[in-house]
Amino acid sequence: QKYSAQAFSSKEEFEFQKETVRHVETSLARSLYNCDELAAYAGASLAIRDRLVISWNKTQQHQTFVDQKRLYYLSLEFLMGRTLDNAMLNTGVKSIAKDGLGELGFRIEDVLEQEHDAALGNGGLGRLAACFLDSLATLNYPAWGYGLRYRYGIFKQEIVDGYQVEVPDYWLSFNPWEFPRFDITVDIMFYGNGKQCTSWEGGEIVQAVAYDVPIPGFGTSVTNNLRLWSSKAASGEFDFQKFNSGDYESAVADEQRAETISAVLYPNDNLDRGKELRLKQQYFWVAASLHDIVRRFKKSRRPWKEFSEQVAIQLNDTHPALAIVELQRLLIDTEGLEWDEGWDIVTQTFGYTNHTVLPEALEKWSVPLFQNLLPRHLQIIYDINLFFLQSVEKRFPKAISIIEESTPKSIRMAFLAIIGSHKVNGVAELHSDLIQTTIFKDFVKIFGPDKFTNVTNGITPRRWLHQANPRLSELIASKVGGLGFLKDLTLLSELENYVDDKDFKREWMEIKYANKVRLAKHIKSANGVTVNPSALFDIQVKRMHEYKRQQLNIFGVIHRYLTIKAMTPEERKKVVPRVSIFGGKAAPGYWMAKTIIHLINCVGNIVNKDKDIGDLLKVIFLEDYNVSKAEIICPASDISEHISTAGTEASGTSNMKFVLNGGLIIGTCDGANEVEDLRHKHFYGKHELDPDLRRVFDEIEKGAFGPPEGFSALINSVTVHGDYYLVSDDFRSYIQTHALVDEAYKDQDEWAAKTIMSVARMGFFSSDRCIQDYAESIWNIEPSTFEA
Ligand code: 26Q
Repeated sequence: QKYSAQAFSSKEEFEFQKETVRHVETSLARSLYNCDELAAYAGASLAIRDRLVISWNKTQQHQTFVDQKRLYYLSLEFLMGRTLDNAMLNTGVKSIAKDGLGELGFRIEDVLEQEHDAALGNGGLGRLAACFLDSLATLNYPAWGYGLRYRYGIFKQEIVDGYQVEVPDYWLSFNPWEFPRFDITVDIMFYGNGKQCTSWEGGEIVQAVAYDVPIPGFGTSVTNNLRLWSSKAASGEFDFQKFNSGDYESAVADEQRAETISAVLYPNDNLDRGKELRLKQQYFWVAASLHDIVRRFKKSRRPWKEFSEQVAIQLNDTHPALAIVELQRLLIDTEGLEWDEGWDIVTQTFGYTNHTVLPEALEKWSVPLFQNLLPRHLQIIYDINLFFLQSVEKRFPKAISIIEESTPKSIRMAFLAIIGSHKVNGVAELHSDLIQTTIFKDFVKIFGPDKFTNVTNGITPRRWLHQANPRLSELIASKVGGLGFLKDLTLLSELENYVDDKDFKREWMEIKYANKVRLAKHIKSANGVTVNPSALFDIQVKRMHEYKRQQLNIFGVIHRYLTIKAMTPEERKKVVPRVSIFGGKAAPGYWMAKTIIHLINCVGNIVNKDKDIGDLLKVIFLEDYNVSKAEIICPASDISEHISTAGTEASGTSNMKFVLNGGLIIGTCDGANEVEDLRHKHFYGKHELDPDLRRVFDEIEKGAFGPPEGFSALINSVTVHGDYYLVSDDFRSYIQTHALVDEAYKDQDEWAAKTIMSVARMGFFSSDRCIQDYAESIWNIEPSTFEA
């Protein structure tokens, strides 16, 4: 209970209900008599927001006053999800709000449902950034996030006739959580001419406007800031003249072109497409953020050499790698520092996190495109590269140049990020080892191993346990000494003492069952399919991608279906009933991923209607997987699937969410080194299709799930095109693993013990631990609190 009555709410009673009513009547100008759930959401949010703003202002004042080192987290994605529930839990006013809304005639769950997800991200990388903000504030670190305020976040997914259809996500119609700062603007220049060595002139100017979002910590008064930039036309002489001369159309066109920059999130995940607008987004956001950071530093009137003692900047993948070039440009062109002075500051300031080894996801920019948009930056990149190559002499040939000698030439952003940072990290042990021995191995030789490190990812237990699974959180709290475990997740290890406790196990399994009932209700209303909550819930939710191998899963499901169909009634009695649940978005241009979605839906259509099968197997595709859906889905798994081709998934984070909520997982073992050999074998045709997989393909090709032409590409990729993702190689062991799962599930008591033990050992995977690792080994920042 220590954390449920948080600092300010304990001092003076928070008159939540009164404040909510006041906001409904005044801010919304509505009478209480026509206050619907949406108005209740708006009123409640504004009431909570008022509280937040006070600690937010105090935090910012305090941080400015003490003037200690700050972290700036640069990420093109922040996948925040909903805010109200999280804000109430973090500030400790949820129970007051629940009662208050109850007296007004509302169920708090229905009110929370009104909020639109802030979905400014694709998947893992964006959600990681959101978890980091929660942990940074909770641990009292002085830290800001910087991102883009997209008008459209990740698209909404609809399933029509089994196919994905993308619908725009206009989320800003009512957003009480952002504060426009029309007085905080930065003019950003594009195009123009880079004059030899010193300047950049004559380009097109777009204005960046700051929008601030408060980020409350859990059980602390610290409320940090997330600053998102929105683009608009610069209001200068230029368009004024156009207007004056009657050239309205071109003035309006200029305005639209400017606003296009922050209009939409690119919906690719783990895929680089070198589009000019994407490069514009990157520079716009990076330049605005750095201008802001440098302005703040200059107010302190410290000498430049102290910059990296005051400022740490973390690059969330290479998307903000231009910041390295922009800071060097500001220091030498605008501030008049010598190259070497500037470059020391730059490299001491930045850290770079790599999130992928997939070659198609490593960012590259075409030199001609870059030259046109950012001429001065290209010169600086050439200089960075020249000095770097000179410093390593001739020991390493072209392989390490930032410039790839392709036609046209291209800029390797990961190499730029490594050279311009003092630390480079991967996001899991295996992944960090892998990047040091493969894609970045030359740089490890050049810079030495100390520059490269691992920081294993984590998730925030506030959202992913306390908020998503309040009953489990309370049960755990009752055994580990209260809610303190939400701030020190290693306290979960106490649960090991309860693996043999009958009452505890019963309650544990009851909660899992209730969460499955909740998901079953969602499935009934969303898909119209009745599923049995006592069946084994087998879940795979994540972005659709061939490397994540949802195809392996659905082929396995078809195999299961065929196996059951061939059974005698006696044999069927021994089958463990199963619900296979999928969810995830495909990038709009990723045809193969869309084909997998289609196959899953077609299989569901046949299996779910098959009277012969009944409850023994159901196949569900959940539409529009997002953060809010994940909060319902993750607590409801018995097992979840993390079955990417060995060595391809950097870390994964949903795996952690599932285990923390008492689910077991199926995962690929390490085997990154064997993958290349297998692919080589396939290439030379020494490769036999698994006979069970052959049977699955035969059935698809017979048309058992609809016209087979629609799935031929999927089958051919395994049978004809070398099976790049090793689906056939892993099929047998995958099926066998599922047989083990079925066996294990029959012993519910033992199953409970396994899941309790797994939760007990999840302490390490808190994003608090992860942030502490970054703070100590990369950022060198200290927490700072103040009296509320
Ligand atoms: C790049 C260029 C142009 C357009 C888009 C992109 C782009 C966008 C998003 C490239 C990559 C991403 C996202 C990558 C991502 O989410 N990676 C995941 O990061 C997680 C957090 O570290 C890991 O857990 C996952 O393993 C990793 O796939």
